[in-house]
Amino acid sequence: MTSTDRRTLGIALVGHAFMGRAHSHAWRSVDAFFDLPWRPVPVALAGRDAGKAATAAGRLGWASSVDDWRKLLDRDDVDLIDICTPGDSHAEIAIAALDAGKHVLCEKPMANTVAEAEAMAAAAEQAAVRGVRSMVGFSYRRVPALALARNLVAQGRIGAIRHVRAVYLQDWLADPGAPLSWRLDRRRAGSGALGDIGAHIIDATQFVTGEAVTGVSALLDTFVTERPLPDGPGHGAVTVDDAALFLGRLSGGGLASFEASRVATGRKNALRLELNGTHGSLAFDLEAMNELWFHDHTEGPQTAGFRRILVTEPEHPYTGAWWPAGHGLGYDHAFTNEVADLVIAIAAGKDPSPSFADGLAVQRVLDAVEVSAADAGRWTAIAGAQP
Ligand code: SOE
Repeated sequence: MTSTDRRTLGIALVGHAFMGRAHSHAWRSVDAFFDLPWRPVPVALAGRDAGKAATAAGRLGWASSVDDWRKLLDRDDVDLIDICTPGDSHAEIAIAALDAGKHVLCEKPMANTVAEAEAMAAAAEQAAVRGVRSMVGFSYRRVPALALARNLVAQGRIGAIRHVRAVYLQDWLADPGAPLSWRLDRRRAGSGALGDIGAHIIDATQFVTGEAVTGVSALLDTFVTERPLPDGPGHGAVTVDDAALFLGRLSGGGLASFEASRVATGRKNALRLELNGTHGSLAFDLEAMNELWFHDHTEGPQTAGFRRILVTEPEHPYTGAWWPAGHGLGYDHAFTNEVADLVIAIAAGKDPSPSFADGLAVQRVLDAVEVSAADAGRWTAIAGAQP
């Protein structure tokens, strides 16, 4: 299909830091690698500082820039608003965008509170009736090895899930001299390691198992309580957790453990998931993201054992759009795979996933973790999760 044959989908981005750059890269490259029914066009970038927004738009490939996201709402050339701001503005932007008839992609965690997430999920449900779609950016669902893990679980290859061990470890805050930023401010980020990276392992667990986390018992800790101010002398208070550790129960009856830390020295982006089922096990590590380890327990003991699947074959999820077998994908490809799925769903008139309802489900777990940790790890059920 040539570009002129296809309907276009005007994309606007709000925010241009880490996630804004990742999403820009995805929107710029997606049409070159996937056969999309509609052609996404990066039309505008919004950022509060007009000068910085204009510079970012030029560098990241956006045709124009504005200094206020509200200016995107009545633009006819904008069909979708992609929210890459800190969590404290997600609800306001997403609800306004959906009300204005714009499809929405919103970064995770979807909101800073359950109340905000509920309002967003309700707005998304109403918008869907009008054909306006929404998706939350749990990008790791689009890592081929994790998507394959979900398929194998759904096919029953590891049987009923007994255990999930989910960790997400980073070390960029191990140095007490690392400066304060919005990610360390509860008002902006909602929580710390918990919402930033713990949200990913909660979603990955629910996605891969197809089950819900129904209750938790949790600990949270902040090891470095003051950090240097970024712009000038002195220190300021850290108001979020450095690490979260919690036990969970799954709706299928299995046991789960979760650990999220940004002070785990030596671990850079180690999202690890191990599942043990009645017929076998799966293991994944984002630091070796093209591999999935599979143990088939139905095999005889002479040959059974963990084997490495190099998830780069054209038959694997997403990989056929990219490079020849064995050449591998990276962190950024998950975002491109994500926006490809979003465009395909919008063009097909279908609700993409993860939905805002999925984002709300994760938010409820995050909230239960905080409630439990504030009460010495008391067992806390997740409202609405199937027991
Ligand atoms: C984005 O998906 C994200 O969660 C970031 O917000 C985290 O900070 C990053 O380290 C992992 O990816």
